[in-house]
Amino acid sequence: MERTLIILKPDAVQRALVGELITRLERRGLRISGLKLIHVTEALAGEHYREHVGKGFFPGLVAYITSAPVVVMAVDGPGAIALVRTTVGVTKPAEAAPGTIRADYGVDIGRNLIHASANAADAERELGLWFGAGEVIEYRRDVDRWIVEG
Ligand code: 3AN
Repeated sequence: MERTLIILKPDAVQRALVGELITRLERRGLRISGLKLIHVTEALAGEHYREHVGKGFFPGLVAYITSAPVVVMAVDGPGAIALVRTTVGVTKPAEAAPGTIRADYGVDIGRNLIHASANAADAERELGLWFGAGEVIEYRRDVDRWIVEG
């Protein structure tokens, strides 16, 4: 079982797509283990996107993610990190495969709706950054045995 971090970015919240996007993740079989609405500070944005500090798009990226509230989620599932990335689609909506969130809801890289951790190291770092102690809950659902064998 893996855990990954998802952010429904300000455009997703402003466009009232939160329910639809969470539904897609739930329908895939993923289990929500953390969920909250927050207004991101510049400090948190800078830490989250630290690999992009100094790039031309960095100021716009920070302005975007801090512009309005976001919904941040921890989700669990087998191979959840890669699995969520396939549901999200590649960074540029114009190049994302039909059926992915970024393709189905977006057109612009600067308004690509959703973030999902890229790999296990990023997931661990980002979950620690966005969720405090006690904010992520371990539990099982009765339906899990119909989603995952064994
Ligand atoms: P992803 O979110 O697909 O993992 P990253 O980590 O390369 O993509 O980039 C983080 C975010 O920075 C992207 N989601 C996008 O919002 C923004 N971004 C990345 N590259 C560019 C770019 N060339 N121009 C504008 N924004 C960008």
